[in-house]
Amino acid sequence: MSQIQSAQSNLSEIQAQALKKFKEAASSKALYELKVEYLGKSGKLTEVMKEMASLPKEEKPLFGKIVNEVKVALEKAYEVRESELKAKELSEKLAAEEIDLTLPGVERFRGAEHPVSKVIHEISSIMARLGYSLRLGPLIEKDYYNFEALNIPADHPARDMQDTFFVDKAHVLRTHTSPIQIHSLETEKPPLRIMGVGAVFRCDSDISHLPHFHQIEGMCVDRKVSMADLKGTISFFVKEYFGSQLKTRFRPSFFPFTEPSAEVDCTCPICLGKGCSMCKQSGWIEIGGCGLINPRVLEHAGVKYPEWQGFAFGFGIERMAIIKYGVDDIRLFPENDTRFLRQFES
Ligand code: 2NL
Repeated sequence: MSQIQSAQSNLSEIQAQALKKFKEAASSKALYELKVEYLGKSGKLTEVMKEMASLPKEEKPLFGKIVNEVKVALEKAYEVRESELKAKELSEKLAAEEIDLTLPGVERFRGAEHPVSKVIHEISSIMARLGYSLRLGPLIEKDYYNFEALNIPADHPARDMQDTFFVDKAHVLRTHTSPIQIHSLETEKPPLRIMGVGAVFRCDSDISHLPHFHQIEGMCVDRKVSMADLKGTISFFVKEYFGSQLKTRFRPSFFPFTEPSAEVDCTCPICLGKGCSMCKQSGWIEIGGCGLINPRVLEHAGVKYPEWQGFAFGFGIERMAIIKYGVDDIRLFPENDTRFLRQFES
């Protein structure tokens, strides 16, 4: 047998063996290892190729051709088997990774309407039934609208740097929502029933005070307005807001912008008057202030007294939320922690 014939039978055997093993390969990794074994740099085919060096010159082309045919056949077989195995492996991987769409989802922390917004909506919808509509105003006010027009004298302690944020000599961050009502008295014609609402600012910050908080104020201006109208309005509001069993009481007080003036208390909604830590065992809780609008305030704003008369009242919104929902720390309001907000979800 010539050297070529012997190489040829050797090659057919390698080819048959390789094709069989390729077919049997169970994974693309195993198949790749077989490729290295047969077609790699020190693989079986390369070994046969090395024999070419010892052949006579005229036999080399034929020998090369034969080896190359085997190489091409093996490479083709490799590719076919590789794509079979890759497809099988991909479908196995996809089957293993299949998502169970019926599994319950992970619950997310959602926010909810802020209690300050909630109280504003509750109060304004009760007052809307008595004909009151909402008014807003600027956060920065002229000294005139925040103090002077409200009959707060130049030497009043509220005008102190200690209590008021001054923007410049003539402007302040409003310290109450009353300037909203003054704008309304100046620009709208009585009879008037309005609620001024929004953020207010005081240079004051401790365990029970925030420098940035919210108020809501009501004002009624009409031809004949009395303390009885004021008391009836507020008593109605308290029953609607806290519950029909709650009583309201008025204690004489003083505000520069009302005369007479009163503080408003209601039965403690937590203990219903029995006495608890919220009402300091008194059974009553202070919710705001009120009074008949001081005629000086009306005249200053261009409203003729006694043809037109009025009453006004004011509540702190955070305080209303604390009383109604039992919030025990005022600092929770500006934090906006979703765990806090979600407790007010309706
Ligand atoms: C309180 C007390 C009050 C007013 C606000 C008012 C407004 C004008 C004229 C007269 Cl333009 N009065 N507002 C009156 C009495 C009391 O608020 O404790 N607020 C949290």
